[in-house]
Amino acid sequence: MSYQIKMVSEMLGIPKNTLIAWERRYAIVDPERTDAGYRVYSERDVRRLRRVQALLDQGYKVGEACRIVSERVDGEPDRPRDVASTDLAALTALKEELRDRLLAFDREGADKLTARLIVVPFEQGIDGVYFPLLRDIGTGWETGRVTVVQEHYVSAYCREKLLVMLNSVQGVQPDAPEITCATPPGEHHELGLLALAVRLAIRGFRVTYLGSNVPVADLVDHVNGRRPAALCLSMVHSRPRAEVVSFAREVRSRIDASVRIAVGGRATDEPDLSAPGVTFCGHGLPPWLDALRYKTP
Ligand code: B12
Repeated sequence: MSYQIKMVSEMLGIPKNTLIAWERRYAIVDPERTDAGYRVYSERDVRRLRRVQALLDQGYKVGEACRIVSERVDGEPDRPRDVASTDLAALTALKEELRDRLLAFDREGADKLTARLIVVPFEQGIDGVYFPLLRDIGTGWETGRVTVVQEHYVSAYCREKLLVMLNSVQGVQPDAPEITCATPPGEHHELGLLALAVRLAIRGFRVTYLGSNVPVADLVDHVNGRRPAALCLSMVHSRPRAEVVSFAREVRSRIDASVRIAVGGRATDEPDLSAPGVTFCGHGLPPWLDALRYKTP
């Protein structure tokens, strides 16, 4: 795939004259030219520019950043290989390359990269690649470097990967305790919940995954009808503490006392949140999971 200077400038948020200045001063890229003299950037050029940008964000000066990228990237053979789960630097490098491919809507390139995660346990893939990638995308969107369409594309790709994981770990132990997972009304962030479902299924629970934006009355009816061992709710976008607590209290008051309730996600990652009979988890798993698993039905 090749890109004109306007596309590169928009994709990276780097003004066109800056791109030309870096090329002239530091020879960081060497784009081909069309017959009419317009620059044509390759994938490799874009990758190099992104790396320069990442180093600038870390505080490097532009000359130094270009030098590092020229030395490191040029020295790297472009060979596909499996990434070991213990190799955190390789997971981070893969995440960055995956981000570049996805932001360029290069599905094939992205798939080649994620295929290298074959020997990485799912949770490490989530924590080492997919979630850092989503956080980068969130920051990029917030600062105007990532468009809404790019953000949707990347999150849809991650969702797909998480669903595949869930599908391959679910249903292994049919007699295991059941846990229902949902997000409350108005909460459209689903990926933290999906990852939680994967983690629960890996730990041997049967997950009933209801997805996002579930009306409270229907959730209450469903849970009281099935009486799962626990209900896990995810709240991501921030809202006043009082709202989080009153939602938790309301759900607790309407759900059978035998069902444990956990509420997690960014919005609950706050000190001293509390509601009787509800565990607020922030980013961690509820502490009572093990006890649920070993309870005789
Ligand atoms: C993808 C995305 C979207 C997508 C979601 C698509 C989908 N199908 O899920 C869409 C486009 C819908 C979206 C919309 C919005 N988004 Co958004 N979004 C994101 C993004 C990029 C990723 C979200 C994600 O999946 N995170 C998953 C992981 C990466 O997050 P995590 O919180 O660390 O999750 C961990 C734990 O919380 C845990 N967990 C989660 N739930 C639970 C539950 C339990 C019980 C337990 C135990 C654990 C647990 O699991 C994870 C660890 O394993 C984030 C960026 C970010 N930093 O997260 C912004 C982000 C969350 N969004 C943001 C915003 C502002 C919005 C909008 C308000 C934008 C708008 N103006 O419309 C809307 C709100 C929609 C709504 N009402 O819900 C802000 C939130 C800022 C804030 N202070 O709240 C963020 C942080 C972006 C940013 N940097 O500004 N978004």
